Amino acid sequence: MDYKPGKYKVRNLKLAAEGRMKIEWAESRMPVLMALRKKYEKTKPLKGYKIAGCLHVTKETAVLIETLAAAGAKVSWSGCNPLSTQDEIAAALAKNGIEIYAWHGMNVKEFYWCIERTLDMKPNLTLDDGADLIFTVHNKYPKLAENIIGGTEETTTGVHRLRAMAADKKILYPVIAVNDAETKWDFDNVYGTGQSSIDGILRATSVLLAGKNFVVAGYGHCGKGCAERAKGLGANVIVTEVKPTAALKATLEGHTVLPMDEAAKIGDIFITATGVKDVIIKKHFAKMKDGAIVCNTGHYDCEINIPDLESVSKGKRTIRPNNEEYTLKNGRKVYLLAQGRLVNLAAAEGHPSEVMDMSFANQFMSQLRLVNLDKDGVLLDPDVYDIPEEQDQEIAGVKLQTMGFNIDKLTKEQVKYMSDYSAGT
Ligand code: XFA
Repeated sequence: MDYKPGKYKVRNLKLAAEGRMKIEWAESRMPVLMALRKKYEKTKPLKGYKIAGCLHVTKETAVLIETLAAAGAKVSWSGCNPLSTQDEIAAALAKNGIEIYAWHGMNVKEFYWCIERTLDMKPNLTLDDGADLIFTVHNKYPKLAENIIGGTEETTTGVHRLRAMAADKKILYPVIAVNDAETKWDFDNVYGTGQSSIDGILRATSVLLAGKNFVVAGYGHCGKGCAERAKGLGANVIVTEVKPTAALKATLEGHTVLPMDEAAKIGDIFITATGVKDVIIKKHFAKMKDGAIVCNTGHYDCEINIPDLESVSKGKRTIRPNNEEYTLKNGRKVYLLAQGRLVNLAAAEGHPSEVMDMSFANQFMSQLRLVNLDKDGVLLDPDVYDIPEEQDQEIAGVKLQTMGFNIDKLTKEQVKYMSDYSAGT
């Protein structure tokens, strides 16, 4: 472990060169954040503000951190999940003078120790993924909240926890729910999860998708993303749902809709994306064709009932990384990917940088917004706030520009027409 109190604690500083190369690759795929960096590195609007962050230490997060620093902020960072930290990225950040406490595989005690070290500098802002940093401030160091002008939160789970705290009037400072921005969750779920889940299936199996019956359980944003991508590769997509509107959308997209009892008999590949448990259970495994492949991209690893699979099997072996072959008592074989955990994280690399670009641009702009409100002397009440619609449009607009696309603008007459129309005249 390389440890310099007040500066960093990382696994191995010698990994810095490797990490830097990965960060540079991410920079080349994250044009919106890089445009923000270019825009603000001269004027440094975050100068004088200290940001404590607790978010996955990945190459994409590194681009966010170094953009905040380039805009003048003093940052201190910890990872929000001991298994997502990439040691080479932490090393590269430490080497570049970023205060960071993060290493892969740390235990729970070390996890909170790292969060507490990021609070030593008495931050003015917090940046969370899962709300552990905010909760540490609230539960253990509430006095620190006096210096904090606001925070931002990246995920659905974190936003849920914070809204519950706000409803109880227990929240001590304003927090912006980055998750709920359209340029965040919509793109993460549909395009990020869609592509990375297919990627995970292909890495774990290398099967041909064309001509296969590809069963998607759950037609929310993640399920829709998986379905669309599988269709693009020539699979016949079958959707299972419990919600009529979602099932109706799936049929109008050209997918077949079936109950799982029926889909189980004909599916070649199954992916669960529902958010509930027991989507694929004993009776389904019993009906599956020989060679069926089963995996999950939902938040929890209980969507596929693995004890049920074990109970109908007489043996299993790992046939390739993230691919376990179960031999059923009926003699057929079923392949379970990534032990039923998120296949896009376990067998692939999670969201592509291009998708994280927009999430993190929302993070950056929300931090900047809190600072600008502070400079203007505007005090937001302690509560959870949405991203303004204009911020979503601005980020999507910059993304389009960097991709080389121009779009039309409404004329004055059109704007007038629209407002007249909505007034009912
Ligand atoms: C790992 C992320 C989680 C990594 C990190 C290292 C590697 C690959 C664990 C994560 C999240 Cl829990 O990233 C991926 Cl080698 N991400 C976010 C992400 N996904 N999340 C798919 O990629 C979103 C989400 C998840 C999983 C929401 C709700 C519940 C679970 C952080 C990140 N990813 C980009 C990595 N690109 C290489 O920076």
